[in-house]
Amino acid sequence: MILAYSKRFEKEAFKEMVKDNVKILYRKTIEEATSQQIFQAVSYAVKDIIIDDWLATQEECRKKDAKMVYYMSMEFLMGRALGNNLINMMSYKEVREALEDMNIDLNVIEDQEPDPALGNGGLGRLAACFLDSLSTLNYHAYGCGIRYRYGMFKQKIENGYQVETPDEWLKEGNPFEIRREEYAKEVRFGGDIRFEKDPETGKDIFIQENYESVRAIPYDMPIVGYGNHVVNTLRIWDAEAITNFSLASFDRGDYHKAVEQENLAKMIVDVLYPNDNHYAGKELRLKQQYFFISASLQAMIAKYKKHHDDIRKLPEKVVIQMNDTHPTVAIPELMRLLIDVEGLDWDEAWDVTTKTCAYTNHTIMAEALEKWPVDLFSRLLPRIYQIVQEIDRRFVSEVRAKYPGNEEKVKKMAILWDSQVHMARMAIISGFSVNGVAKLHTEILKHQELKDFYEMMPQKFNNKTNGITQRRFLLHGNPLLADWITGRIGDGWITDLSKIGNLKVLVNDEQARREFMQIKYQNKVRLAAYIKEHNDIEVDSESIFDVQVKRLHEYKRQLLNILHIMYLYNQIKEHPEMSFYPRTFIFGAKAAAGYQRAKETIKLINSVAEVVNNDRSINGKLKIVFIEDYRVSNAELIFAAADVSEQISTASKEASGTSNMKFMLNGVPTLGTMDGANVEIVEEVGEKNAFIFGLSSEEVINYENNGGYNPVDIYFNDWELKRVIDQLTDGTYSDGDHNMYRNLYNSLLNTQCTNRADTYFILKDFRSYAEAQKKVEEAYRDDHRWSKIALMNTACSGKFTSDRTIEEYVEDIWKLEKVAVPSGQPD
Ligand code: B1H
Repeated sequence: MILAYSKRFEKEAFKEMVKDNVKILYRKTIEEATSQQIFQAVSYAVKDIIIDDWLATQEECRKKDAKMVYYMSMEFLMGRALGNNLINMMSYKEVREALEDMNIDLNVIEDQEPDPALGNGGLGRLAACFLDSLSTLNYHAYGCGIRYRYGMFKQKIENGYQVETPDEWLKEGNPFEIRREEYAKEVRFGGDIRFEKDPETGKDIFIQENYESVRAIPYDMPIVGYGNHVVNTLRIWDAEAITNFSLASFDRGDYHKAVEQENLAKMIVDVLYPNDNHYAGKELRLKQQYFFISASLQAMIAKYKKHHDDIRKLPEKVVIQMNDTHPTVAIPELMRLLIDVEGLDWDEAWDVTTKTCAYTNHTIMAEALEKWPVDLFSRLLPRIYQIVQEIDRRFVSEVRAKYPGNEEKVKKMAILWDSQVHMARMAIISGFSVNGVAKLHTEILKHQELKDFYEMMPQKFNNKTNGITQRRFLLHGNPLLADWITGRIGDGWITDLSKIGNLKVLVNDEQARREFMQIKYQNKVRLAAYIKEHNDIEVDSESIFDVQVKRLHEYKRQLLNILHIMYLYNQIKEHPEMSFYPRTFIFGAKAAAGYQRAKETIKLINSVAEVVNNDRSINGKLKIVFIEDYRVSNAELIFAAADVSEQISTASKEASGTSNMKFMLNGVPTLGTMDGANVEIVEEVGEKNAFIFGLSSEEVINYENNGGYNPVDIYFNDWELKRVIDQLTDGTYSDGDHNMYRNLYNSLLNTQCTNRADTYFILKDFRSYAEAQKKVEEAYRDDHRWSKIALMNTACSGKFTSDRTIEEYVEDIWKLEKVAVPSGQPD
């Protein structure tokens, strides 16, 4: 839908645009249109304005011939676009007023947009924050990914259990995307490889035959920078069958092939794999990976060649950042394109590839490590496999030369080992940079997980502590606080979060702290209304809002949290007179569809909630709320309203965490372990403004390597904890069913269950967690102290902007230059 004009947010003109769009799109007047139709009309009007800056950005970058980054990721968890685009165009308030004039509430319109949820959790959301920062900081960038027809599933809670339903985010159409038919690319799978000698050059030519192929079609979405007219592109690929075959002209065999290709195309982009921190090893997943990588690299090379003639100089203009190992098939695919299509020899191609590709590691969880069985990999990607073999052969001989006689090194470092293709190893060997996502995580990579690689190539390793965008998680998500901060220190923080440190002087200003806490209260009232509407639970906005929202995973220890709540409940029941500050425990979490223990934990949380929330004898001192379908849009409400940020992963397991930063920005102290970026949060905010507990990462790693931990000892020596654990199987929270939570019980105590019971040290950390929780209560009772803690968290959050992270990537890895874009608007 292309509308004929483009005007800046001149209020009257904008209103006309919206009315015209309603008319053109739906043949209705604004009064007759539904909210969804108005959302579409407003979005088209907004896109129409963005387009001019989008064109201007591309033109400017071409003129300047600026180096660009391709951020390759299987996931982009963008969240809604409308509000964010308006914020970044600095037109949010104007549009809100324009709509108010027509009796339309912008909040209601924003709520019409489905959350584009093309990601699982932190890794996908990080990619989205990075794009926002890249545009805002005037860098030229492409995000490349997959246009999944179904993103992250929608979560319903039925009878306490998670039920997954499909996320039909494209049902009403996506007003912000543009289909780019003319940039379609072919991607080939399978078949046989044969080679011939080129009679002229004498070089080998590789010919793929009997393959299946699909057509990749890009859809572009604008990524609007804040107030600078820069608009970059998120390019996500859809798949279609390559042939529009006619029945009559195909013999039977070809007909079947055609149908197969049709099916392959449909399947390939059908759905996001909903596993966070877990590798499932499915053939279709590898197809997805190769599909979007091959298409993106073909497009990248075509774009480069439009204005450059020497492909060997590619690294001067382009850098590829691989978001974990999921896109690392980019390495052999780039080699293939350079050798087989561009005609470079191996050494030239290797030189280009190793100067272009960089890798970010996001986890040390063993079950997340990607290793593809050689037979699957070589069958699906025969030419790519040949290239991997050659990379491996050359690397292994380097290792043998460096460590003669040390076959242990080969075993630990070879790409091809044990009939598997080790993707992380390929990424480290072939890229010029390997980074972790928080200081502690990078240290663990260097000295534990990737020790051998670090010893051999220390210069490649570096840290880039994650960050988040304050434009979405404060300016959009917490407008009251955003306005207050701007009133106090100006609006510089929006593009330079270090300025938020200027709030520190207010920590002894009682009036300022009162205002700060008053805003928190209003945000709690807003969340309480959401909870009332969605859960039909009344929560007390004066109670402590204690929040754990993140993917459900054993290592994140939602189980520790709920066991502690069961413990508190026992205490309150037993000692009704005991002083206890009212608490509302809020959870939000999706479990991977096949992850049994995670799903059982959701059921347990909901069962405990059912019992506790309906027990009148405790006078509402404890409430438990499980927020259904936790996602970017409701996350914004939750961070703004929280009092306590639960970051309680087993130390060493959470690479960084990013919700910890979003809470901090919104004035919420961390209750957490010394894990991931929590360590750096405490460094910034100071120990007295955080609540730290539990084993250190060294202690955990030490137990893991040397044994010496037996949860059963703790169980028999701590009767209150024992009682809580026994309640998992005595029917208290399961209507008398003794087996409903047996798996969870066994995971804590039964050594038959895994090689060690309580893999995540829940019993070990329980008492120290309970102590920390007591300290939270004590601090909260003291208004003065608490308001200082809260304000200090916001004031010290400057480091955790993704703007800082991106500047570090640019400085150390990408080496990009800034581009200035004049407004693309006609005057
Ligand atoms: C993170 C993942 C992840 N690390 C495999 N690894 C996936 C692994 O679909 N898969 O196969 C999906 C996701 N996700 C997270 O990345 C870390 O757990 C967080 O600690 C970190 O903050 C985030 C961003 O770096």
